[in-house]
Order: sequence, then C-alpha cells, then structure tokens
Amino acid sequence: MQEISDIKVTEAIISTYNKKLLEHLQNDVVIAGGGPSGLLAAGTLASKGYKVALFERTLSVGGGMWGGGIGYNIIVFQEEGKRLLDEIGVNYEKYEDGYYTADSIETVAALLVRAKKSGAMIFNLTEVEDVMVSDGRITGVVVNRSPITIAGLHVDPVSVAAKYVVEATGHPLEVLKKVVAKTGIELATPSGAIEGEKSMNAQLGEGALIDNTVEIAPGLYVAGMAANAAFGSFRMGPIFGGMLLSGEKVADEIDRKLSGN
Ligand code: 48H
Repeated sequence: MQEISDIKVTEAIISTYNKKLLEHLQNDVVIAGGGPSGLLAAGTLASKGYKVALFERTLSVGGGMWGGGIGYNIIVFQEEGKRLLDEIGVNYEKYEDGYYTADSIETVAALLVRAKKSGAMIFNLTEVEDVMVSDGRITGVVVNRSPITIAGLHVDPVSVAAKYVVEATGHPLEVLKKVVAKTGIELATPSGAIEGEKSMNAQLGEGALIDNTVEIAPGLYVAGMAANAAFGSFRMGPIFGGMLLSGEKVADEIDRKLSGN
C-alpha cells in the first residue's frame, strides 16, 4: 500500500476545485437548476463546444425526476419525447400507443453522464441567488454556497459571468422572480410580468412548453417547468417529454445566437 498523506488529499480537493471554479468565472452559458431541462440543455450546449456551467442548489442534480409520480420511480414519455430517450441512451417500454415508460433513476443518470462527458461543468451545493445586470441585460449570475443560504447566514455571494443565462429552476422560477423584483426589466410575457402556473392539464401543458421556451428577458432564457410558470401555462404531472424537448430547444436557440446562424 502506498503511503497516504491526509494533507495531500485535502490539497488535491481544494486545488482541483478552485481550478475548475476559476475556469468557469466566465462562461458562454450558465444554467440555473439541474433538473431534466437544465441537464439536457447543458449536455447539448457543451457537446457543441460551448463553455457551460450549471449551478444546482442541492447535493444531487435531477430535480423532480427522481421520484417519478408519487414516489414511484417511473416516468412517462409521449411519442415526441421518445426520440430524446434514444439519443441519451435510456431504455424504455411501450405501455400503449403514444405512452412510454422509463426508469426515472436511469434517466437522471443518463442525462448527468451525457452532460458531464460533453464537458459541462456542474457545481452542486451552489445556489443562484441573484443575477448580474448591465444596461438592461442579464450578464451573469450571483451564487452562494447553499449550506450558507440554507442556514440563513449573512455571507455575501460571488459573481459568475455568462453570455446567456438559462432559468431552469422549475416550479418556483427563482431566478426570474429576482429579475422581476430587482431589475425592472419587462418580461416577454403577455403582461410583462410572471403570469403564474396553472393547474393540471398535461395535454395543454406539454403543448405550450416549447412555445414558452424563449428568451424571456435580454440575456435570459427560460426552460422547463419555469417556462410554463412564467407564461401562465398548465402543469403536466410526471410526463417528461416536454422537459427534455424544452432543454433541447433552449440549447438550439442559444447555439443560434452564439454562432450567429
Ligand atoms: C440553483 C436551484 C435553484 C437556485 C431551484 O424542478 P426541476 O426538475 O426542473 P425542470 O423544469 O427541469 O423539470 C420540472 C419537472 O421536474 C417537474 O417538476 C414537473 C414535470 N412537474 C410537473 C408537475 O405537474 O408538477 O429542477 C429544478 C432544479 C432542482 O434540482 C432545484 O434544486 C434547482 O433547480 N434549483 N438551483 N439555484 N436558486 N432553485
């Protein structure tokens, strides 16, 4: 057995983490929230060569996907979502025409491996608590260690720049709420403010999600459940095709902007 130095282990963690943090103080894209839409977007953008940092408040990414429906770890995909399951390499079963079931744990794992192997940098235990703004445009995010924010300690955050930020924090749309409360920027919604999520209707909710996945404020895109909550659309329960398609759309839109095509 080799000789092991406790201090070397400490030094290896601190210097390696600091290196990746320093490398991601300036990004092409920052994604707030590591649910299915954020993870899909991170992997797609990173695979196109963009510098992507994803900040997730909790210890694990995956958001609302792990628990399937009522804690049964099965999720449902419709016909349109099946293509993305094939792309990310998830096994699924046909339940009936137009309804496919997948293991939620396998799906989170596949999204995570794809994002990481594509080069996206994931910072867990890190909360996006505010945005950076310049001349009416979102230019980055303000982050803090979530053990600090969860403990309610008065400790100042730090800033991370991005050409585009993606609001993918799900139902609570935390980033967008900060934008509305603090910047005075008018959103690209009918009222210019947050419209608020509607009750359950999977047909209408899934149908609206892709249209709602847009640049909602200059420099800020909205994806996933946050997009429906922002635009006053319905929730859809544990059907996840729309979340992945929304992640794909936001990545495609940002790619178009950044590549000038
Ligand atoms: C850093 C944060 C912050 C913050 C939150 O909720 P998610 O799974 O998000 P989506 O939109 O990709 O997927 C939604 C889906 O899971 C869902 O809830 C569905 C389909 N609901 C339908 C229904 O009817 O209920 O993930 C968001 C992630 C989570 O991991 C949060 O911990 C994280 O974002 N997060 N991370 N900074 N301020 N706020």
